[in-house]
Amino acid sequence: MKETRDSIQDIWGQRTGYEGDWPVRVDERIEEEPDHWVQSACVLCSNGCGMDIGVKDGRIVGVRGRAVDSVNHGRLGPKGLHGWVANNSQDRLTRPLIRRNGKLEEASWNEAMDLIVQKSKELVEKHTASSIGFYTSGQLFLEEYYALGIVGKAGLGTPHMDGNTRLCTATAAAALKVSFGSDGQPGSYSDLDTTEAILHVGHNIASQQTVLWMRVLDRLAGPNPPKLVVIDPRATYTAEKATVHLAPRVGTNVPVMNGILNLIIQAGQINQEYIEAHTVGFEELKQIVAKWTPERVEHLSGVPAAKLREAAHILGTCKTLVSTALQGVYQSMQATAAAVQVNNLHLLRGLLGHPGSGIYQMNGQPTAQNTRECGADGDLPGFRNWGNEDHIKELAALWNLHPDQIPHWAPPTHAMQIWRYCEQGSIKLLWISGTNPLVSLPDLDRARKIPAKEDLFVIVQDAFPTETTALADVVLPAAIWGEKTGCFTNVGRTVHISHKAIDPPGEARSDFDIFVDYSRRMDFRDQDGNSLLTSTWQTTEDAFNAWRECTRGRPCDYTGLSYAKLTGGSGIQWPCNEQYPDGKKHLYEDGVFNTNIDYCETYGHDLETGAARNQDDYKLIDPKGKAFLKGIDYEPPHEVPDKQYPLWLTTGRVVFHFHTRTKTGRSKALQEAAPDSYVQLSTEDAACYGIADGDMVEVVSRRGKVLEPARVGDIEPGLIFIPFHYGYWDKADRPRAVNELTLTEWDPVSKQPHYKYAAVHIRKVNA
Ligand SMILES: Nc1nc2c(c(=O)[nH]1)N[C@H]1C(S)=C(S)[C@@H](COP(=O)(O)OP(=O)(O)OC[C@H]3O[C@@H](n4cnc5c(=O)[nH]c(N)nc54)[C@H](O)[C@@H]3O)O[C@H]1N2
Ligand SMILES: Nc1nc2c(c(=O)[nH]1)N[C@H]1C(S)=C(S)[C@@H](COP(=O)(O)OP(=O)(O)OC[C@H]3O[C@@H](n4cnc5c(=O)[nH]c(N)nc54)[C@H](O)[C@@H]3O)O[C@H]1N2
Ligand code: SF4
Ligand SMILES: [Mo]
Repeated sequence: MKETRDSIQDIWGQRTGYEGDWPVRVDERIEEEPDHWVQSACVLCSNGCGMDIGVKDGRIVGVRGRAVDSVNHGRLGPKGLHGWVANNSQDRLTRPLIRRNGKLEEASWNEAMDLIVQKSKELVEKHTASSIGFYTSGQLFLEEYYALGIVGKAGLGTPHMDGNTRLCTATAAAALKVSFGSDGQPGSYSDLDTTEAILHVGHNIASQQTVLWMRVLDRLAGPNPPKLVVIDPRATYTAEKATVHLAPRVGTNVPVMNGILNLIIQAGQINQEYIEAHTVGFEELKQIVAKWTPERVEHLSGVPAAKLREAAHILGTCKTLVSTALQGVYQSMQATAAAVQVNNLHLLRGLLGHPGSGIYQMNGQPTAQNTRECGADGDLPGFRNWGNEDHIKELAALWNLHPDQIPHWAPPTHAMQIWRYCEQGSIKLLWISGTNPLVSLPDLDRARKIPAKEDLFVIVQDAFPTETTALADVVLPAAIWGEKTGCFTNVGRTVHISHKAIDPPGEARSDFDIFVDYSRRMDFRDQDGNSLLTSTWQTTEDAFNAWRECTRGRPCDYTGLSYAKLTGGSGIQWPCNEQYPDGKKHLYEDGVFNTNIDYCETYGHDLETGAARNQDDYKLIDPKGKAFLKGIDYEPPHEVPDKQYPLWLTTGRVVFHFHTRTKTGRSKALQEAAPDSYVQLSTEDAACYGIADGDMVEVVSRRGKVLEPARVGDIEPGLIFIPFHYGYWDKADRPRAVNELTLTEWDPVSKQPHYKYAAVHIRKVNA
């Protein structure tokens, strides 16, 4: 064993203080000396750190950061350094399984695929393709999503396709579309190297993007450190380093952000010239936020007026600013509306499109960007607009189909609605890939009943036995990262290639091969009778090249990229084309946004009701390349504490685990570092309920009950926190998955579920 640091004890490693050029530091952890290294990038969060996979005798034996990579300059965090051991785990799925007489039994690929094809054909015949739904991931590769997108949209023609990205960063996409007309982050990580100020809203970056946080820490340790504003109800690792930490009540992001915007407008710290030249909607926004005086914000959110003023002063006077928002915004009340206020801050001050300033409507999952780009989340490939007939025609031409074959008569079905259709019975086959909904969906008691229904045929494609595979009718064993070649794009538009390093175990196959095989067996054809995918797609590289054509002229232009170009050096940012052969650091440098009626990805929604607008509605407001400034007033959360359920529950993550722990739970080091779930509560509440550290606490909501050991401190009174990582596959001896408690409610615009609040009561129970 050789490691450059013990990343469990020392999460972020040594400081390399700087301003300007982030120094290189190569982090490495190997269990044996590899015989060779294979280029890849980490798939355990959206940061997408460049890494090499060390291989010996056909096994992964370690990883090291890639010094040349613009994302991480060689660094890796604890998940990146340890998570790969899951590939070698003894309990991988290695053969397809079919449920027979109630039991999952091993079967051949032929048997499993024949059964799926037979079911699909029967259903299409009897009930149309609308009886088939797909629920995919933010963790497959670009080529796999594009294949899936074509299978669903062009082959079957079902509108029911979405990803777990709906639970994750649907709001990121929605907020970017609302303000700028399309998805795509305006800035670059290199903005952090010089920026004067940083804002993190509902984003515990220190724990959830450890390597990006190393960059922030190194700036804080260098000359001219940036000022840091953190908005989070908990005293997180991130908040510890803040110049100003605002700890609002959950669900009050809109009042807090409105209050900040109001102070900045009042102080005349806005950039009038920029606003006039490049935005629409300023007067309406100004009127809405004008009502949010610091005192009113304090009353509603609990953030002291003086602290709000301090934060607004930093954000109103800095000459450069990098902001990030994540789940504390996206999974909380008024998600899209609050996220848009972060965009507004930058627009009002003209702080985007140049070095040092950028907005990250953050992603969480490693490949969520590609789910969105390829349309596997229900959007259309290449950020095309389902309401724009010309965009549909472009796709139809690419796939050689009649435009009517591509479902676009209504907005694509979002995941929460797909689950509802399954519940109600109109979707009769659900194909789940790369996600574990029976831990990650809200209201698990309800969620568990859906796959158990007799009239729903469930396919689950995963690498490990999970809570979800346990309820499937067919389980397909998937090859994962390290075992297949493909590309993926991090939150900063940086595209990486991940080369195959080892063979998958047993008969496991890549998701790409599975989707292409399905297409072949279903005999999907274009309008000239050629088979849809298989006539041209032999390898993922063929799929990548087809994808490049699909992006031509769109914001996410990949036409300048190739497997060869992505191999050997750093990841490369899109757009990458003839004009920008090495990619482009900043979007919107000229203040021209993607809002033009012919180009925009969406005709938008009403921020309050979520009602979709059509092309005719948009004609009246087409800002022709200007950005939208949109304001909204406060609305209270859908469930609030009362006499019976007097506490707020919020949920989230810990540094050592990824999601439902199918990978990190199989690393001894990570699992030992965070072996079990817990409930975090304030010292005040602990005293009031007579609870001490380690006591077992029963937490009850209107939907369910869990038992969790207590952890006291670092949280606002009245609020408790439970991480969502802990399901039951590793034989938990008690109900502990926090989604037993959460509610089925979602944001009207992004349709992202509200995991960040629920009303609960608690009591201490004797062990
Ligand atoms: N270690 C680790 N890293 C990960 C992941 C992981 O599972 N583990 N998952 C990846 C993925 S997919 C994602 S989406 C990201 C998520 O990354 P984050 O969004 O940083 O993670 P969370 O812990 O879900 O939520 C962030 C914070 O929101 C705060 N919060 C709750 N309610 C509110 C509110 O109303 N307002 C505000 N302002 N804050 C609130 C919580 O206290 C919490 O600290 O992490 C990615 N990185
Ligand atoms: N209460 C609460 N609930 C939440 C959240 C929260 O903050 N609070 N966060 C939400 C968010 S942001 C997210 S992203 C979701 C995450 O929720 P999930 O997506 O359900 O979580 P994962 O454990 O990442 O599940 C991914 C699955 O894909 C498998 N897998 C990995 N690689 C591959 C591959 O290449 N192919 C295939 N076929 N399978 C693969 C893994 O083994 C794993 O079982 O949870 C959501 N749920
Ligand atoms: S920050 Fe994210 S991508 Fe980078 S090593 Fe950690 S988990 Fe992997
Ligand atoms: Mo996520």
